[in-house]
Amino acid sequence: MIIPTIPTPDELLDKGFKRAKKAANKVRTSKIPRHIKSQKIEENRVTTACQVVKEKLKMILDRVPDIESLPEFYQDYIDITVGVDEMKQSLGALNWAYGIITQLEKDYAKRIRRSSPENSTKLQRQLYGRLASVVNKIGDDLDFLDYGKSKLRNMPTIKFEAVTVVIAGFPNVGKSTLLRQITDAEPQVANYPFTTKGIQIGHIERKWKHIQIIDTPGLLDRPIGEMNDIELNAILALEHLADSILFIFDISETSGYPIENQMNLFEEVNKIFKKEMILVFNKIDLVDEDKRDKLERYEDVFKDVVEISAFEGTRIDEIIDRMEKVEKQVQIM
Ligand SMILES: Nc1nc2c(ncn2[C@@H]2O[C@H](COP(=O)(O)OP(=O)(O)OP(=O)(O)O)[C@@H](O)[C@H]2O)c(=O)[nH]1
Ligand SMILES: [Mg+2]
Repeated sequence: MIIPTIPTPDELLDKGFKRAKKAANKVRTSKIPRHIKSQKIEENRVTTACQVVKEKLKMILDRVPDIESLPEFYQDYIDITVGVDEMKQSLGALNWAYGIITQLEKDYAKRIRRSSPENSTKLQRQLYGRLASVVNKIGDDLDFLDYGKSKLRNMPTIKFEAVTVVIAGFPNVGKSTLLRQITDAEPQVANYPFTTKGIQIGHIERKWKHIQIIDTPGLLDRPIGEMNDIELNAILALEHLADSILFIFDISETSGYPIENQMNLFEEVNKIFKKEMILVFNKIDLVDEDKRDKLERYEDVFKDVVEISAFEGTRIDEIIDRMEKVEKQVQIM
């Protein structure tokens, strides 16, 4: 999301006052009759300072997209990363400041026009003080928008029209390794849990079909209400973007998580999202007979599972074949 550069109150005022000074100098060297010159100078200062500040505020208000008009995925993404209410509140404060400054500008310009030359300078100073106080009042809001800007810089760009497969599973099971194997995306892979902290996207083109593949942060088998913001990124993708969910089990359990827990998560995901699933056993290069015996309990669930080694690239083609068969389900907006 594009949020324009957000100034600090000082930067905003500085710009306003500097431009106002220039505008006043222009009047000073112009051929305006002497008896009205000082009022004109101050009037110009006041209106320029106010307008420069207002222009910048308006530019921010115009350029920040209307959150409610964005696809739900983005709305929820903004909500978990920065907070939609806080964002709206800050934008509301800028709007408030804009209105107050418009009033002040009108009011003081009028009073200066009707005042004596000595009084006009006094009024101009007074306006500067009030303008500064309004701008300082929205300091926290500007600060918050700047924070939002930096947090949303890495907001993923989703191709909403593409068929989308979301990779999910416990941490450390090989989700990012698989994305690296089948697309040219290069998410970080490491031998510890919670490596992936946001949504990673890769693409493949097969048989005139564009498939968007989304790698997500690992999930634990705990209720959604107890998940942190990183885990919620995965939930958002599963909820709003997935036409199909590719669920990876690490059957070697070298990730550190027993099959039982991975199974709980799978059942939970299946129940909550009710989407078509592609089931994958990963790390088969590390699996021994004992592990296989353990899996027999789940025979029913695993009828149609694809067994791979994402690391070695074993049976990756079969994964892609499965993905090709996925049809668009999710209607965005
Ligand atoms: N032997 C073997 N190791 C694998 C395989 N797939 C992944 N790994 C290793 O498992 C570790 C975790 O891989 P990642 O791809 O980072 O796992 P992830 O599921 O994305 O992990 P998080 O992002 O933390 O949730 C890395 O050390 C990988 O090299 C596999 O098929 N075989
Ligand atoms: Mg990962």
